[in-house]
Amino acid sequence: MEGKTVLKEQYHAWVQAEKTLLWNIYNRLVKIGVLPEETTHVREAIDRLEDLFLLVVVGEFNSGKSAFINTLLEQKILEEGPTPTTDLINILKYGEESRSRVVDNLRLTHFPLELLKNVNIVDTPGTNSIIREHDELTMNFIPQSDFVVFVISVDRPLTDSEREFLELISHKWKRKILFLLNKIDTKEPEDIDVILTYLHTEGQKILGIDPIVFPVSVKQAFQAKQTKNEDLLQQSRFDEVERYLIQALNEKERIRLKLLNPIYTVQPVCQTAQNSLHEKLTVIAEDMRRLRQVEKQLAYTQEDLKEHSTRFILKVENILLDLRNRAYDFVDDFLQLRNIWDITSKDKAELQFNTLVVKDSSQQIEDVLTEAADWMVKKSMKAWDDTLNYYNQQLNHDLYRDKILGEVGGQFGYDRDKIYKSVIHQARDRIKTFDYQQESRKILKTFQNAMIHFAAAEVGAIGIGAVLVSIFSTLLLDITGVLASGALVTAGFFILPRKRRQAKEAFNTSIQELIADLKQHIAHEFDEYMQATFEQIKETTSPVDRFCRAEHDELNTALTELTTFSQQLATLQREITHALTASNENL
Ligand SMILES: Nc1nc2c(ncn2[C@@H]2O[C@H](COP(=O)(O)OP(=O)(O)O)[C@@H](O)[C@H]2O)c(=O)[nH]1
Ligand SMILES: [Mg+2]
Repeated sequence: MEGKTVLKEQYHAWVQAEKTLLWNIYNRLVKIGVLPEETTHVREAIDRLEDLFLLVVVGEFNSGKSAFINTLLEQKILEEGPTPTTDLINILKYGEESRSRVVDNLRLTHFPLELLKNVNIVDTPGTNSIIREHDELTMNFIPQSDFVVFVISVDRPLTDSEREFLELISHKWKRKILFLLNKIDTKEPEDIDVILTYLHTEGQKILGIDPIVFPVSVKQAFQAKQTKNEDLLQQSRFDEVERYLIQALNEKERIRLKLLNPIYTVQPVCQTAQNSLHEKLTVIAEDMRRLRQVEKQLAYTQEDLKEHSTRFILKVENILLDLRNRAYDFVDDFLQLRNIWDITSKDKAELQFNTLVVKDSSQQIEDVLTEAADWMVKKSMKAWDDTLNYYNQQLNHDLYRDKILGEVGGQFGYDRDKIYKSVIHQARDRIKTFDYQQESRKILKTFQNAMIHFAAAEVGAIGIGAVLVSIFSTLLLDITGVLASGALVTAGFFILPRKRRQAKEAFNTSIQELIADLKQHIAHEFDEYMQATFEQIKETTSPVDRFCRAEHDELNTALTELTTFSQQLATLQREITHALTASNENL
């Protein structure tokens, strides 16, 4: 007696603890965006926690489910028939007077029967009916059950649909099952033995444990009860079933199952949600890794391009060094006494310098710079192209992946898809509006500006040729000054060689300055342009980065919480199991 009170108190404490936990889980699942089909199970589990014990009768249509319940209650409460007539889940509850009402797919029937004070009995439309909805109706009701009676007819033991259904009941929802092999009156005892053996072996394969099977004739039992025919009742073997049910579903066991079943219902839902969170986190981790890869690739490309750009600078340098060498030869040849008249004529000297030294270097440099500008535009385009291809590939990969893994996750999948598509869209737009020639001309212009800047500082002339001529003219002025001062012969012998040397040195200095200046400018322009390109690309992909970070944090929090709740649920499950196992008599 005292034990019972303790059990009651403990029971209420467990119910409260379980309820709190299930609500926490429910709220978390809703927040994650778990599908309503799944969260409904959790809600029902909470709602059912304090309801009466629910014995659910399932099996294929026409196996004798309704007849079994009628026999148990010794009244034809439910309609029986050879056609799949029951399109409703029938819940039988205790009530002072009998009444019945239908809500959605449920028919609630109250009946003044003692048995129903402890247990509610549920008749289902059965499985493998012609009407597919009946199957689903029954399957979806299983999570609400506390104990399952599985009725099998002797004329078709264990069909494929029965096997499938059994796996769901025992593996997914972990419900206790009792098998009734019904209609034994229609077969010879030897045949029944064969079928029983078959059921035990096959049942063992499906459930992993030897199933409890009772062979009965529900029909005979009902008759026997009505006519109080003991022999027939004996023959029907129905009392064995009743005895088992009374013993197996004693109060303690009912409490145990009542407490454990909601946990069993919520666990697979939780597990699925946890798997999905894991799955999403893996996707995010992959996204992040790939994003870093893209960034690394961009940085590497930038570095690589910078290195390659030096070859254009080298080409310009070579053109100018060649020119300097020609200038040396020219100085040696031209600054001779015999050329005195040409030297003193500024125009003639410049013309000769232009023809022999400068030649087409201006054009040559322009060509190299045009080539450099083209190359840069091409590389910039390629960087955009690579980014576009990368995200395109990623998206295709995802489509393929989604097919294999199924729905990666509603809103999450949608948001991610949108961001990827927007990156692709922007990259594609950039590429589409890319005016190759205009871009190239723009770069060339900046190179030219760099040179104008240099030239302007010198003489205000435009173009490299003019710069060089102006350098030469300055040197010439110095020499002609000396020559004009008279003493031609002396000058020829003593001054000219020195002047030639000085001219070469001065010219070399100027050229080197020009080279250094051009180098600096080209490199600078190059860097600026590439920097701008890469910044733009990074800008385009930055939403992916933001999405990944935000999602990662959110998913991680959700997973941590859900894992904690699951562990708490498992702890509670262990505690209840340990306290209420049949051998434990402390309570
Ligand atoms: N021969 C025989 N017929 C039975 C037995 N139990 C039920 N039936 C009949 O099988 C048919 C289907 O029974 P019912 O309870 O409506 O099956 P349900 O579709 O599973 O609910 C009815 O005609 C019953 O009379 C039995 O033990 N032996
Ligand atoms: Mg029926």
